Amino acid sequence: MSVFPKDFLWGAATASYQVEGAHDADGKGLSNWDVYSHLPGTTYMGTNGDVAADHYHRFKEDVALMAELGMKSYRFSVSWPRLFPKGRGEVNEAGVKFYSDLIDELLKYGIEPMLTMYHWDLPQALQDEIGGWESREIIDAFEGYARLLYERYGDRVKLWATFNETIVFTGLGYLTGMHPPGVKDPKRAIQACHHVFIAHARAVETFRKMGVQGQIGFVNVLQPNDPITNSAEDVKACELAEACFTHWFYDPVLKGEYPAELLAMAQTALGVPVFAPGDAELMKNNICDFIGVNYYKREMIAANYDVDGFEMNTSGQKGSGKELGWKGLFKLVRNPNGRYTDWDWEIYPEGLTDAIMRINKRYGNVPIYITENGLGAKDPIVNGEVLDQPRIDYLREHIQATGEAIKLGADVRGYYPWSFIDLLSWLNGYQKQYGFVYIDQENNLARKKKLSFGWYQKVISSNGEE
Ligand code: BGP
Repeated sequence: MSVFPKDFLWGAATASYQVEGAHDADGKGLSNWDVYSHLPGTTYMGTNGDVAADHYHRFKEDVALMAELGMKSYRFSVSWPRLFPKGRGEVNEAGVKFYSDLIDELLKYGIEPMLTMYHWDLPQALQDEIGGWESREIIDAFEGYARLLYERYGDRVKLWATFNETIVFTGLGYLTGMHPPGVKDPKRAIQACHHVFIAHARAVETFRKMGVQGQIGFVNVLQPNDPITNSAEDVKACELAEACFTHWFYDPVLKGEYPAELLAMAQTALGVPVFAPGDAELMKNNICDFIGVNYYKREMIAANYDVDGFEMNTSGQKGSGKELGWKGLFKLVRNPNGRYTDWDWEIYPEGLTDAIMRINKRYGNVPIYITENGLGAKDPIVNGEVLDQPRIDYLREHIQATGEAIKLGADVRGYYPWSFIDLLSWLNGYQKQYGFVYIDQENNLARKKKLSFGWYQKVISSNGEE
């Protein structure tokens, strides 16, 4: 008997900027990524999402492949500037129609759409005109965007996520400067992040006021942290890392407040986040229906007296990753006994069981969807076949780890590998592949099923027993 419930949602995920292409088609406005990826030195070898997998023009072919795979659900994101070219104001009906057609096509095959409202592609106009996430004005703009989504798709979409991985777009966008808008300032990062939580709470409030029939949640990355040694200083550094990486991002949406100790630390040291009247109540009153967890790796933590900076391996040259961290607080270090990908991400399936159970313990038995999990690799092609056996091994172990958490009592309702199809990796280009479907860049972006496609088909048809 399978440990997975019989209505378990076996899915796969993508995101608009990474898969759609058609960056200026049919009235779409430019996003922050359309602009940023064209600036020198921002992405791996200058790659961008102008064309990507051209899913915008080929979604019917792609959805047919999803149906062939047996997918029960598809997690995708909407490009805000495709709907509102300027972020607010005039609606681009051609953009609205694209997602409406996509949703209809999914439902035709009985595939449940899971819609993410914001997977990092901000209308550039909002960056230019108001300063993006640093401005409180963005909260109204986001609410207007959410309202349009509910009005147009609320009759058909039942699973909604407001934001994807706030830690990444605010952390890399405002703290390490590796994502747009390329700022390096902890104070600005924390305040931008606060506006995201408030925008989320407002979108949840509006969802409920409008009576949309469905569930609304938030998607976070979860990298469980473990101390590299049992020394008191490493353990302490690890606790701080977990509070910063996990509790700061989960507590506001599952408890409706920031972790008190860390909030006091940030406000004392930096004077942020600044609350406007009503913010605290809004957070408190708009807890999520579910949480989406993106899991790829664990991070080992050590006390930090030397490293100050963030330089990631974006080339796929194994071992080229450096230690990352904030001096005086903590650093992320390599596990000498760990298995690693070519991008120096630790492969640690037990961490997924652990991550789920940490959520269960802190927030109660909240419904959980594993909204991303996957292996980024340069897949080998042998006699024209894409033999991605390492991906199969990775996913198999992580599916088992998900099953373990279900056995322990967690309410896990779905599993969405990243990614359905090969697509753009933000900083690592097209060479870092995750998909069940390969895109032939030399042959008009023709789709080709990888070895993992047939394997995942069996996982789904056997409800995880493969
Ligand atoms: C997550 C993002 C995805 C995706 C994935 C893989 O953080 O939500 O959009 O990109 O990570 O990351 P990468 O492409 O950097 O390997």
